[in-house]
Amino acid sequence: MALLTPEDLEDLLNKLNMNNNIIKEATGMDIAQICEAVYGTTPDSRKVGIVPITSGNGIIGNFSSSLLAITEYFGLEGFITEHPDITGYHQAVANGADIILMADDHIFVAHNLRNGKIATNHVCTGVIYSEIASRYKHTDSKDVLVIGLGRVGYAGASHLVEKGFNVYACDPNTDFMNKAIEELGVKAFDIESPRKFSMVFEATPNANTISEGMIAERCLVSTPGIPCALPDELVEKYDIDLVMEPLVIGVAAMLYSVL
Ligand code: 2YJ
Ligand code: MG
Repeated sequence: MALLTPEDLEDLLNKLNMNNNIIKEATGMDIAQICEAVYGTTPDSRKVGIVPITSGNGIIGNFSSSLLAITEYFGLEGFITEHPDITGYHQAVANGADIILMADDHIFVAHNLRNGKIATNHVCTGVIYSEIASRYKHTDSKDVLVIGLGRVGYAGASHLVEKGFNVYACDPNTDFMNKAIEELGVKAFDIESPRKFSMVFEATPNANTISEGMIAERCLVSTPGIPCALPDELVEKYDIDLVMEPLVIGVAAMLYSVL
């Protein structure tokens, strides 16, 4: 899994606003409305305690402050604990947090202490980015391409299958591929016999995973992956609606999913 860098997190709310405009134009809804539609919740007066975690690669500059900005952007109250780790967790609870947000290098969770709901960033990111792709209003097709079947890609593919989409998927890892075919019933996308998709959900840590053979003129590519799945020339040439943002959309989905 790609670790976020402080640079990825610069200018976060500006990036969100740009993406929100693309999402609105492409789906008719903004990110908050899409989260509401998926999870059936709306932000209330819950208080979010953000606990910095030092294990593994340690604290990422801008990470906790970004989570606080996102929490407030979606209308919840939040605070960052003074101390990290267990001491910070204790502080968060003692200061009345209803929801805890915290991440190590492997898992990033939102845990609502009042209703017991817990969400992970990888599942919520897969669900929300695939949901955005599936709402593209410039197509009648039910075919969606999922690129990458790791934790995020698998969650998105599963969500799309549940929504009744015709899901094609690819991943160079044959174990991942077979698991998705057997458990979800996705179809293997074969690069040798290309099809052109109007909706693409990409979830890999690699650049340039999308090639011309996969995409239709005027399509939506929804991807949380850093670096970007698409070379700039292709975005121009195919008039692609590109939704790509490093943190906010996934965190929004986490918060809505535990409310
Ligand atoms: O508290 C901190 O500052 C750090 N322990 C945060 C670690 C953040 N975790 C990651 O970057 C993971 N790779 C998951 C990020 C998922 C973003 N889509
Ligand atoms: Mg990528």
